[in-house]
Amino acid sequence: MTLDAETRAHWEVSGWVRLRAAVEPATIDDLRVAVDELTAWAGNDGPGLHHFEQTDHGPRIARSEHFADVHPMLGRFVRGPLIGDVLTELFGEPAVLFKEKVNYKHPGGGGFAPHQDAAAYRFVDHHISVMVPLDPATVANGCLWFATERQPAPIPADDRGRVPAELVEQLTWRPVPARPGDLVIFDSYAPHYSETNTTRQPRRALYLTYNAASRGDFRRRYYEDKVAEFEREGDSFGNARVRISVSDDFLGKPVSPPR
Ligand SMILES: O=C(O)CCC(=O)C(=O)O
Repeated sequence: MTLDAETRAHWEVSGWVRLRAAVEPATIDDLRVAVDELTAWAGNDGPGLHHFEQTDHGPRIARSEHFADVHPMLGRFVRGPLIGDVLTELFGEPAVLFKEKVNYKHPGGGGFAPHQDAAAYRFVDHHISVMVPLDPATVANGCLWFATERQPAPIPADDRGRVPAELVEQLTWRPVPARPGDLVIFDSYAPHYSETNTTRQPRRALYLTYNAASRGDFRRRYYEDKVAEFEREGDSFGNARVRISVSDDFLGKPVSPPR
């Protein structure tokens, strides 16, 4: 796949772009089966890293990550040519995987406060993420909202790792609904947020994050550092919001009682 001029221009202006119908329906089916397997692993203590949140309907899985080396189908997709070719075009060189996750967003699952991913991604300063929706992502179930203008660099974050409130007010935000088969690609300077899922169905999506290969391979170090930080700091931010990221941007609640 190569990006057409319109797609490329949108990327340059916005720092994000949506590619329609880029993934075959059969691959989406395989990804859904694979994500069900991850969910089963989560209930049995791994493998992979899994995080739960409290919703009004009870505890639900919020995120699975660090599975590309232990789930063959996901590993092939995540490191395969479909995404690799697009990223080579956007980075101007081959990409290497930095991290991979699934956000499940079950009914009542938390949204994310406005942030740049750069605030949470250590060791290399610029990344590109590919969101692969497995369910339709809509305004009602908490699709991504992006700032319309590209940011050329990290914005100094507030003490929670979020975009400061004054700047949130100044930016123009646009919802970016997506269908299974689409890819939503954004760089780590693209401010984005999402709302809670107000529908009765989950809104599952893969988020696959890469950096330019010439900058180095930091995935192992990233996960070692993240696990150590979670062990040190605990599973929540002040018992108010569950810790699923090194930044305090996820608005989901900790499971009560803790699991
Ligand atoms: O899945 C979402 O709703 C937003 C995800 C997000 O912003 C993140 O994981 O950093």
